[in-house]
Amino acid sequence: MIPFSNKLLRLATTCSVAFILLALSVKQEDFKKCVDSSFCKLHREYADSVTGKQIKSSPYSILPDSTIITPKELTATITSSKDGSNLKLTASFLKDGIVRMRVQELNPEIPRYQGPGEYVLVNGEKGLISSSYDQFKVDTSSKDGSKSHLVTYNQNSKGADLKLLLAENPFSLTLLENDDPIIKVNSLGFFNFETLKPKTNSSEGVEQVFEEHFKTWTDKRPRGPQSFATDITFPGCSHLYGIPSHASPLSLKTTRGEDGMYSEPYRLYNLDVFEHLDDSPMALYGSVPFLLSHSAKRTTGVFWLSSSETWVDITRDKSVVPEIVNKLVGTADKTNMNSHWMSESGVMDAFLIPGPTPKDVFSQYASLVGTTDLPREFAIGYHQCRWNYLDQKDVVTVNSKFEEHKIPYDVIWLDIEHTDGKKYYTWDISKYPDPVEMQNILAKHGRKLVNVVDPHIKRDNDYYVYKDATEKGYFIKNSDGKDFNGWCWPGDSSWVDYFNPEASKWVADQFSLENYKNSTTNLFIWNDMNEPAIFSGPEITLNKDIVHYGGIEHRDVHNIFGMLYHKATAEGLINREPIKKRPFVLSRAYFAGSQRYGAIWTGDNASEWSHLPLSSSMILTNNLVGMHFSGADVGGFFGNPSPTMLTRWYQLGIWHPFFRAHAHIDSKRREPWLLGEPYLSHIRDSIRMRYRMLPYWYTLFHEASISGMPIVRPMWVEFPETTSTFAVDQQFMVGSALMVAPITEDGDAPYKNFMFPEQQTFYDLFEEMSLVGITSRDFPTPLGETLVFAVGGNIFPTRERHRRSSEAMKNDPYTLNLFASIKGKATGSLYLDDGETYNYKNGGYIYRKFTFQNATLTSAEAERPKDADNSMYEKFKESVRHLRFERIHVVGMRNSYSKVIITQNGVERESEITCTKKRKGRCTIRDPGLSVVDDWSIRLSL
Ligand SMILES: *[C@@H]1O[C@H](CO)[C@@H](O)[C@H](O)[C@H]1NC(C)=O
Ligand SMILES: *[C@@H]1O[C@H](CO)[C@@H](O)[C@H](O)[C@H]1NC(C)=O
Ligand SMILES: *[C@@H]1O[C@H](CO)[C@@H](O)[C@H](O)[C@H]1NC(C)=O
Ligand SMILES: CC(=O)N[C@H]1CO[C@H](CO)[C@@H](O)[C@@H]1O
Repeated sequence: MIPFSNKLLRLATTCSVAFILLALSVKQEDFKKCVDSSFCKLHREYADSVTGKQIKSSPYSILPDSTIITPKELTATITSSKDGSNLKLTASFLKDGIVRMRVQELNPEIPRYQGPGEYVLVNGEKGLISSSYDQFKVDTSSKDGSKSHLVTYNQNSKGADLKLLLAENPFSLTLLENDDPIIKVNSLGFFNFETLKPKTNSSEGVEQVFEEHFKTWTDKRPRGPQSFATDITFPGCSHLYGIPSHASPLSLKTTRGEDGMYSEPYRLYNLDVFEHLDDSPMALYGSVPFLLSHSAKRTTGVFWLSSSETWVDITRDKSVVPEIVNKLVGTADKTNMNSHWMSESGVMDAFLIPGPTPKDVFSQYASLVGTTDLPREFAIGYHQCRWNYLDQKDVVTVNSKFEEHKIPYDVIWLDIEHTDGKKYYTWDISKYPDPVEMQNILAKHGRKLVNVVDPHIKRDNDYYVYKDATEKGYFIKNSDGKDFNGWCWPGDSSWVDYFNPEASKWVADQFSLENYKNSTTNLFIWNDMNEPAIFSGPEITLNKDIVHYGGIEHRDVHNIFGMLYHKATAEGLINREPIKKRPFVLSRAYFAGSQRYGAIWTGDNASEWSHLPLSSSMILTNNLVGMHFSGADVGGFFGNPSPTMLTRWYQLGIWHPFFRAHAHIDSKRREPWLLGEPYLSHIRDSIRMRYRMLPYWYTLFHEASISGMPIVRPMWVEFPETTSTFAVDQQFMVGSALMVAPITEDGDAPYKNFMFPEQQTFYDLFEEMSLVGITSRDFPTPLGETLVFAVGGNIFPTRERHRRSSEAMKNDPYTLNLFASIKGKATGSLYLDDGETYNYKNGGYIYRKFTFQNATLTSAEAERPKDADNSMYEKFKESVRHLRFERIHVVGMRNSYSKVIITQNGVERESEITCTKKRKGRCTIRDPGLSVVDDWSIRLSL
């Protein structure tokens, strides 16, 4: 939600949306531009001052004879001829070829914050694994009086040598694959480091600027300036991706004003920015400082581990031929993309991620920050939300309307108005007289409730949560030792200091069934406003000079604050039952690592056509950086979508990993049945499509939790050598099997240039039509239709019976959908477990692999981890033995078959197959009598 002032809020509830948007657009000046931030301005100007000069002019070099190289790490002292400062450089060689580069003062006069590794890295700082490479070697050479050290430290998945080159004077670091440079640090000379110095009296020499001002706010910066920056270049590539969250296209635009692109750097600083922008590098609610580069040759990345405010400029080498020429003559490889990273505080800490394939990059990144935790099964169903469902009767009525209209859904949500005066963990009993009964009614239909619980705590001595936290001293404090008081939804509020482990545990405990009165195990949580949003604070957030528990300045950790709240909430839900259950918590703020705690969404968007395509590019970007479980408000948060727009938004939302409709308090009610026909039927069809696909989605979530592979994927992830896919973000992949292009425009113009990017067969999921790539085509787009193609070579599971919720589908049989490749082959998988506990971690799951070749389909259990508990596996297997395949569709064969031979336990039997006469190559095997848990094969016979 957006932070209006109370007055504005009251006006907004009575005035038109046009007024709200007008009021909002004024607010853009509430947020800093690069020139308003002294360190961003400093480093940009520094970059400008050295651009065009020889890199030799850089004042930073390696102190002679300071370099020490071991198979674990390289260390050296960087010295500056500008101010004589000495910096310590460490480059550690980690597993899978990752290099971690850290820079900070050699002999600090004042210690720096050492970085958020303990919160962000999946196993903390101690969990990082060093590389072990037995052909490790170092070549030191000297040229023009400058030494360089070439360290061969590993090999990549294609067998190429990975090398790190340290040039001493000027200092630069280059990662190479054989002899090709793939990532370069300080090759442009933008490296610039402000060392921490004690405050001196101005009369004693250099003038130090400590305080910083923005509008009416003062940041005291008691430790003074301490920022740092460097350029990181990706040679031979023309596209960069990642560094969310921004309302911008998938392929990052350059930021220094070239070619009509952005003129501000991408900003990473978690903020409640409510200007309804649809194309901007402005900061938003989440930050993931992970940048990916891709070319037809390789994929690489840089993970910049800083939780302080960070700005990133993106430029393309000026000498380079424009994109259009690249496309024509295929010289994309000659381009260089540059990034310029500027952070306010902490340690310079960059992980260079070598790839070389997209898959390698995702798993290397996941080895650092972890993968998406497997969600509860219901959480990938449809979520119905608005600000607000008015009362208990409203909730029950909406629930029964879904029944009446036979639309499946899993979760209904309550926004802030469900509380007693915005005091979280309480209920407004006048509106929700029996919350437990309400949750039980939903439970009876296999459905859940989600309540919003925000981090601001109302300062009210009659509020037990406030009293308890005050007495225990858990709130964030001002410099005078008093509890910080800021303004948010309830008025005067305080915020718990999650950096205090005891306080963080206390937050988790508030979600116990005992503490959270009238909550049941059927209740789940939504964390909003956790950037944190503070209406009375600078840029609507917390002052940077606030000091947290343990002496940590907020400046150092701003971007992980929301994640710590998300984590505490998730832990609270996990621990509220004797048998631990997977939590479901949606968060607005996020950072690298948040995927371990739950879902996120793109924030408060508007019911405008431009926000539909934007949501796909933002969600694809999130998926590239490991934030797989993300979605956008279906229908748009502000305003009133037309029935056509809302229909299109559902058709889009079903293909995003998190699927929730949401609306502002002033938006007209827009539950699907209110639209009438034909919209109601189209929306019902879309939501049903989501439910048919749940087994495939759940399998993708499982695979993402193992490998870090995105769930929804930009086209280039699946077709990495097809340059024409690199900037595409409106046509995308759901796993490897489905290629979709939702319609995001009004009117009935045909969809242009749907691409079939490979020499492969592609099958229209709705029409009995297939096409062979490489080609692209225009398609008509009547309102009921979206473009969904299965890619030849894939097998995916569905459940075809219409039910009211995912829980109601638990005992339904499966259908297998097999789409043969151009060579007549296909592969796929099906994952299932109990959908709610952690038994799967001990082997309580089924993971089938399907392969089809030579007209024979086989089902086999995937290899299981060696330490898996067999008894847990056997127990789960028996519990799902009754689940069978009721249908197997085989599409794309050249022949018409007359029967199939089924082999199971060494016994062969015959069964039927029917192939459509109309279109050769679409055959169906009905009820072959096979369970999901058994090994079997089916041979098609003429
Ligand atoms: C700065 O000046 C004040 C008063 O003039 C003096 O007390 C203080 O010690 C000085 N600080 C330093 C770091 O020299
Ligand atoms: C819990 O619900 C009951 C009604 O079932 C109500 O009387 C009671 O006040 C509620 N308690 C709290 C703390 O909300
Ligand atoms: C494919 O099937 C044919 C006939 O059933 C057999 O001769 C051939 O060896 C099989 N090829 C493979 C690779 O299994
Ligand atoms: C997905 C999407 O459209 N997100 C936008 C929603 O609106 C907010 C502002 O209201 C934008 O910042 C988001 O980018």
